Amino acid sequence: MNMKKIRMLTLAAGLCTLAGFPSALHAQQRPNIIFIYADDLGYGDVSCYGMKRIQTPNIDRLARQGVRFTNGYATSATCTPSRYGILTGRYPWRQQNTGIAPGDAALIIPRDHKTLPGMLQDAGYQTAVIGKWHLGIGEPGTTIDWNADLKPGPLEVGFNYAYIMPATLDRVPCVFVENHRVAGLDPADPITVSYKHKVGNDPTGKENPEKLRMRTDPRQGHDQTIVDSISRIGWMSGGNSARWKDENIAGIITQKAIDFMGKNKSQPFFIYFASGDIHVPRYPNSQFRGKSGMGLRGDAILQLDWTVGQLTHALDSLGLTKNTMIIFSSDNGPVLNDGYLDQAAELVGSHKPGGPLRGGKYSSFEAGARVPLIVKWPAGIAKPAVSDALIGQVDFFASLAKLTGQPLADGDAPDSFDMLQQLLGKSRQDRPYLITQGGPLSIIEGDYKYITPSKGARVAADVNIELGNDPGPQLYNIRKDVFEKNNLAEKDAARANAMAEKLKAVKAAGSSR
Ligand code: NG6
Ligand code: CA
Repeated sequence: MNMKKIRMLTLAAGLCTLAGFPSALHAQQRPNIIFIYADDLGYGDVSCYGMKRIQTPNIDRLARQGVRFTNGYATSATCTPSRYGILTGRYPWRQQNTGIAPGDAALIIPRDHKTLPGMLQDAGYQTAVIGKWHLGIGEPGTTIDWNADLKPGPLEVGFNYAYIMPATLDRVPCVFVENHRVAGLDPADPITVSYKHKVGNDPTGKENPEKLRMRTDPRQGHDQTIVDSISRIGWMSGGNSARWKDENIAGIITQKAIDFMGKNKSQPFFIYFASGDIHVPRYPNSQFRGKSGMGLRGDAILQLDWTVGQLTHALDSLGLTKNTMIIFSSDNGPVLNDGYLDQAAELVGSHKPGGPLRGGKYSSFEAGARVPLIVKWPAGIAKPAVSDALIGQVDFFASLAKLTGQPLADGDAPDSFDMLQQLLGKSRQDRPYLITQGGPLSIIEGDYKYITPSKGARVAADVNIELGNDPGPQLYNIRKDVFEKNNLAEKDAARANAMAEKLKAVKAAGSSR
């Protein structure tokens, strides 16, 4: 090796050390990470988890080439808390206001501890959030002005780039936010938003149902401002040039993710890609509408699968497939009628969105939080596998910190366990226990799940989902009694009590570690 080469190598190693990398070699090996997060996709909603009516070949390919988990859990049975759990490594019920965020919520991710994307930034990653945010924007106690800088938001909690739908597809404002600004906003047509009263003159679903392309369920609201012929939760006016067209959302955010990969192809990147599919209102692109034979919900599953295909294809084209880890999962379980009468319930036929599991979105039963979870990384996962290890999305933080050599300080990711070996298919050891959140909290340990007593309704009538509420304790052997039929709480009171105590202790400790 000549002197010049040696000097260059030394310089490269020096730069890496400055940036906090242990070595140049290590820097090269760190994989890109793309987390593809589906919305409201049930445990049984893709063909590699048993869906028969339609095929999801691109998602299935991830499973065939990676590790497919059968006991993988979202933190909660709704969106905001599950997303909070992933990004903070902390159970959301430790903090107030982590339920389903209203469309005008302030940022709920605390800034006094490291976040998952912040930790990856420290590891030298370029980080992006693309897609659904639903974790609030702005300082608590202030009213957000959608025409000004929108912060604090994703850029203040560890993302270098953001292209987001601020809340849900069914909440105003129906616009994309790029970094700190509403994308494509004409300053001459400012946005006003209210969740209290009507603003502006846009028609609403309540007053002008004839203008809708999809009727709403009168029990569930969603009948306020009409955007793109669909009425939403909340009122907005203005921002016409910035309003999205529902059928273009998947294509737009997929392209943004592909652009980000291209721009960052020579350094490690992390993309938190949060698809809007298959949350309501479901209005996928015309290339998918009418294609599933199951109505718009099935069509949206096809669109989600297409999205996965586009992202993986882009990685292939960029030569990045081998060293990119793709994690695919869902934020909570399935729901058919979540406010819009889009025929999901009528056309579901024999398909079971929760697969063999009981309940659905919002529920403490298994279909609430047990979701598809697949990890694929050609350079790091040599042997494809199906794993029954108990694992939570809350564990991504500590596991990816381990992968990238980042230490966790006290208080960072307090409920995240290092499950890297399980994610890579090298171990099938269960997490010691996992707490999940429907309405009341549950604790899963080994074969058993304990659900804390709750006086809430047994069935949510509007969405027609069994919530898993019971005024008494519930204990199920969820491995043998997958559908949670036989409550063992009386027969095996000692176990039920021990699990209840464990749950209380974890709550009181403020941390799992
Ligand atoms: C509920 C909405 C539902 C959906 C959900 C959030 C009503 C009656 N229902 O409050 O339509 O928006 O919130 O879903 O308003 S989640 O997947 O983002 O958690
Ligand atoms: Ca959701």
